Amino acid sequence: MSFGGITAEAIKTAAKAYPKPAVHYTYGTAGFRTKGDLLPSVMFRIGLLAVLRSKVLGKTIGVMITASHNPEIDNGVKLVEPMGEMLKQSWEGYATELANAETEDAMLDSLKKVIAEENIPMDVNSSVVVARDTRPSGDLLVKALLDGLNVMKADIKNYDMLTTPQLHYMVRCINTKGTPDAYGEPTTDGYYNKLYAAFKKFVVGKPKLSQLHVDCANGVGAPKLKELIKVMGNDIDIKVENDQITTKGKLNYKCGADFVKLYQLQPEGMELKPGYRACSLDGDADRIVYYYIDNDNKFRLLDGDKIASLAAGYIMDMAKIANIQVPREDGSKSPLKIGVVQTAYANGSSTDYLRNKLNVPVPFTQTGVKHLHHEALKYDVGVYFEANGHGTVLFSDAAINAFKTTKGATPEQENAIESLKGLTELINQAVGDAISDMLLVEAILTVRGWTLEQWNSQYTDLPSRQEKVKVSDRTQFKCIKADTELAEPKELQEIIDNEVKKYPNGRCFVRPSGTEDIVRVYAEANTAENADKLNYTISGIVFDKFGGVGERPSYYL
Ligand code: 16G
Ligand code: MG
Repeated sequence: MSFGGITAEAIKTAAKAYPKPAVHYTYGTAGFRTKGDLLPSVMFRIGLLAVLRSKVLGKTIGVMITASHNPEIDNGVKLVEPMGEMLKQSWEGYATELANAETEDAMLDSLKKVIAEENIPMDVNSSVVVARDTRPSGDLLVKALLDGLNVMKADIKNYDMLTTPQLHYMVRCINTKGTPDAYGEPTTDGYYNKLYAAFKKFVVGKPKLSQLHVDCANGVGAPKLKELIKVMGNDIDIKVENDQITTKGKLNYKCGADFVKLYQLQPEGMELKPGYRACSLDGDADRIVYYYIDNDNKFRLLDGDKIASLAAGYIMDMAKIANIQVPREDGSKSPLKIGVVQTAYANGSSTDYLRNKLNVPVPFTQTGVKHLHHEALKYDVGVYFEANGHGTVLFSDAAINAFKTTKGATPEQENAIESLKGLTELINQAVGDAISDMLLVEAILTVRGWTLEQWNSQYTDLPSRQEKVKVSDRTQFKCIKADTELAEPKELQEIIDNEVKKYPNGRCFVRPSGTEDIVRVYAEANTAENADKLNYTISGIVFDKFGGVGERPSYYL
C-alpha cells in the first residue's frame, strides 16, 4: 500500500530514528504528557496523524508541544482542530493506538486502519502548523515532529515558540482567511494588534489602572507578553516578573498560576506588597489567576471563578442596557441567552453568586476544557472558566450578527452594544488565553473603576483545600455527575457522604487526575479548619483503604 504516493518503506525508514520505548501512552485531557525524553517516538507519529487529520478535513491542523504547568522535565503534545478547538474525541483513540504500536510495522498497520475507517483521501495536500513552549526538550521534539510531517510531505509552518493560545489563534486565522468568519492575521503581530485595538476601545478616556505585576512562571508567556507591551506602549502598565526562560529548573518552579492556585500562596521570585496588583500565568500561558495582599497582610486570590463572575456580571449589565433581540432559526426573536459553565472545582460561593445574585444559569461539566467548551456553545454568550484559571467567553454567530446589525436608540444603548461587540474581539474565541483574559479583566476593571479589593468583595470564597494522593491504581475511582460523586468505590462515596454532613457548607469529592498519576481530593466548608479537616479525613481514608503509595497525606500547616 502506498500512502498518497509515499511508500511504506520511506515511512518505516524515517521512523527508525524514533524507536518506541517500553512505555504505555494515553492521549488524555491535555494530549500526550510525560517526561520529555520519552516523547520523540510520539512526536514523530503525531506528525503522521496530523497529516491524516488535515487531509480528511481539507484544512490546516495545529500541533502544540508543551506540558503547560507541569515540571520542566515533562513535555507533551496536542493536536488543534481547524477552528482552534481540541482534537475530536474519536481521534484520541487513534492517537493512543498509533503512539503505542510496538514496531514500525504495527505503526503502519495502525495508520492504515485510520485511513480506512475515516476514508481519508490520501492524494490531497496536508497543511500543519507547529509551535512549542520554552522547555529544553522542545528542540529535539520539534525535530522528531518535523521528521514525521516531512516524510508525509506536509506543508509546514513552524512558529517556533508561542503560547498555546497563540497557536490556536494561528490555526483559526489560517483556516478562516478570506471567509466571512476571517479571524485575523496569522502572525504574532496580527494577534497583538487585534487584542490591542479591542482593548483600547474599552479604556479610552478612562483613568488608567496602576501597574500590574505579571508572574510568567519563567515560561513562554514572558517573551510574548514583552512583545505585546511593545505594541501597547503607554496604554498599559505591566511589570513582567519571573521571565527567566533559559535558566534551568525555573519553569513553573514555585511560581505560575497552578502553584498559586493550588497552594494559595504568592509565587517566589517577585515582590508583593499591599497595594500591588498581580497575576500569574502558567507555563504555556493558557491559565491566569489574580491576587493581592490586603491591608492585614493576607494573601487574597482571585481565581478562575472570580474571573468568570467578573466577566458574567459585566456582560449581564451590558446585555440589559443593549436589550438585543437575537433572531432564532424558527423566525422568532429573543433576548441574549447567557450561561456560565463550571466544574466541580468551582467554589460553592461562586456558583451561589452566579445563580442567585446574577440570576444566570450555571451548568456543570466534567473537568477538561473540551467539556466546558462544548457546553458553552449552547448559549449566545457562554462564559466558561475552570477554577484553575483556564477559560474564555464564546459568542454565537447569531449573537455576533445581532451586535453588528442592531442600532442603539440612545447613546447608552449604543455604547452597550459596542462594548459587547468589543468583547468578541478582545476574548480569544478559540480557547482560554491568559493574555487575552488578562486584558479582559483589565478592561472591565478600568470601565468599572474597580480595585482588586472591590472585585473580590462581590462574594466571599468558601474556604477550600485540595490535596493529591498517590495510589497504586487510580482507575478504580469512577466519577459520575460531572465529577461530583463516585460511582466506584461505592463504600468510599458512602464515607464521603457521612463526613460531609459533619460540616456546615461541607462539600467533598475525589477524582482521579487525567494528567498525573494521582487522585485529587477537594473539600470545602464554612471555615478553613473544617475544609482542611474534611480533606485530610478523606485523603487519609483514600490512602489507607484504597492502595496509598508513598507518603500518607497529613496536615502540613
Ligand atoms: C488539563 C486540562 C484542564 C484541566 C486539567 C485537569 C485542557 C486543555 N486542559 O490541563 O482543563 O483542568 O487538565 O487536570 O483540557 P487533572 O486531570 O490532572 O486534574
Ligand atoms: Mg496551561
